[in-house]
Amino acid sequence: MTKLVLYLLPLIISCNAIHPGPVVRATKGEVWPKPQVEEKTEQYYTVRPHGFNFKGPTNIGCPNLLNDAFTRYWTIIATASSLERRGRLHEVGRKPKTKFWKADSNYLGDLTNLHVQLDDCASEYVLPAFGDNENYTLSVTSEGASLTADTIWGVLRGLETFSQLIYLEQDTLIINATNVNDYPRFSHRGLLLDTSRHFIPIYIILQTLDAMSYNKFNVFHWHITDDHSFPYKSRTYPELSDEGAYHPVSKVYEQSDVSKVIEYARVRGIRVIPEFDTPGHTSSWGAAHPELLTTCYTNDKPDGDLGPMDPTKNSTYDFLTKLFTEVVEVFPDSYFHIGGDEVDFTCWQHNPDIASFMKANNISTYEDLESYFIQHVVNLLDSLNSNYLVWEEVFVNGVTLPDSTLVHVWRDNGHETLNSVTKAGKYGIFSSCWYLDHVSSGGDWEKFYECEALDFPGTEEQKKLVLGGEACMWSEAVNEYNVMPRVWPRASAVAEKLWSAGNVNDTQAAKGRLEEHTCRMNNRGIAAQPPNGPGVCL
Ligand code: CP6
Repeated sequence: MTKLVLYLLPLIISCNAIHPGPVVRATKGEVWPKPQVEEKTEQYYTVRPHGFNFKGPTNIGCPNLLNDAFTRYWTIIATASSLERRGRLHEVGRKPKTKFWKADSNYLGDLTNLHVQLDDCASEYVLPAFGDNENYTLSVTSEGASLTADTIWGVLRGLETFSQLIYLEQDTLIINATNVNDYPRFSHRGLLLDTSRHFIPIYIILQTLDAMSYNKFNVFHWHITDDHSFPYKSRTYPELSDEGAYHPVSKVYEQSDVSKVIEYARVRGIRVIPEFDTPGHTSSWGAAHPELLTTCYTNDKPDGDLGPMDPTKNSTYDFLTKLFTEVVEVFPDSYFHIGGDEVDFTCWQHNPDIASFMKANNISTYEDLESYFIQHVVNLLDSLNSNYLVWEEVFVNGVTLPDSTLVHVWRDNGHETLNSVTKAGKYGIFSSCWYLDHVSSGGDWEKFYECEALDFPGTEEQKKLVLGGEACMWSEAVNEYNVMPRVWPRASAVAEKLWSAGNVNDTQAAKGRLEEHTCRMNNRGIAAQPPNGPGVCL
């Protein structure tokens, strides 16, 4: 009995219900992800949305992007001030409001403008592209407010920061005089969304892109197909989704849907990278085109199952040539994710045609057979002038890859793998500890925050080859109804790892800021879950 109590003691002591932690208080006007350099003062302006304007340059090539962004951010600021529900809360049973800024020596008056300076908005920047400059400087001083950037993407990041510096005090919007000089730590900051295990409708994808822009993510990795469904409606092979989607009409992405996603992302400075995973994770392709897949055998007879793509047939590669020619045209980003993960070799092992093909071609292992397949896909994308990402297996199995390839590291020993990828002079993208589908108790973001991509023993040169990372939302257990709170604000933890300086790593210090950021996302219509246990958004 005593023994039992002793065993249970640590459990009892650590139990929240007995020792409740304090309510985490939201900060006010703190920016997420944290800017590289930020100097904030006690001086402040009030902001009255109807007396406030963005002022942009007029002699540039991207006025539409800029004007659209002004409209979005003006609305965000105006909405933050007009939450009448809040105003009423203050009036009922609370002490009367005082106009706290009157006769305050730190009060600078109403802020009437943000002057945006953008010298070069050449058309080359109209599509966000890999490695684009996203730097900006924002200065709010007693002289006024200005935002300067080299590119439209820098302006967008700066407008996001500006909107986050504004906070509500009683029922009045306030912005402190602040200088920000900001730029991303990594250039590839992605969110993977799997739309195959469950169909995710377009309106949720657009909400996801909104939330991504609030977190300065810049890559939407669209894991659009997998074993369970093929929702992409191809114009070359419409039968793939007619037969392979969960529903041929209501659970597909039409070409017009895809364009909508790409445009919505573009104006927010977010790239859309499609993934058509092969040769594994392709069961759904077999609904319309079983000949693409390997026939599985049991006891020397076809057993009715289909395995990974059949790497022995030219017709497989002809099919992929036609499909990927279309896909590269539909998705304008210069990168394409070709998958290559988790190929199950058992079906290949028992198929006699595979055995004779391997013998005839001097291929002795299934890893080499997989590499043979991927080499064809790689050559195909080279011929289509596309760059690509591959899952780490492709690198580990020794496929010959051009220097531009990004190796996407996802398995448990990700730091070791990043070490060998970069030692080989290849670029790395990191995901190993950022699985949004892995859920533990509570707000559950600290584990993402405490994982550092560059925590591997390598040279400075190697670390420069790590271009960023992605938070991954595999959709086995999420659909349109729970995906938003599953992703947000947990992905925000990853966003800060990827944007902010490497020494921004104090979980305790991040709590109040993430509390505020979550409330801010809620106020903007994002169904983010509470990050820190008991609390309230006001
Ligand atoms: N689906 C696909 C997945 C995973 C991968 N590919 C996956 C499995 C386990 C973990 C992480 C990811 N669900 N198509 C591997 C990249 Cl731990």
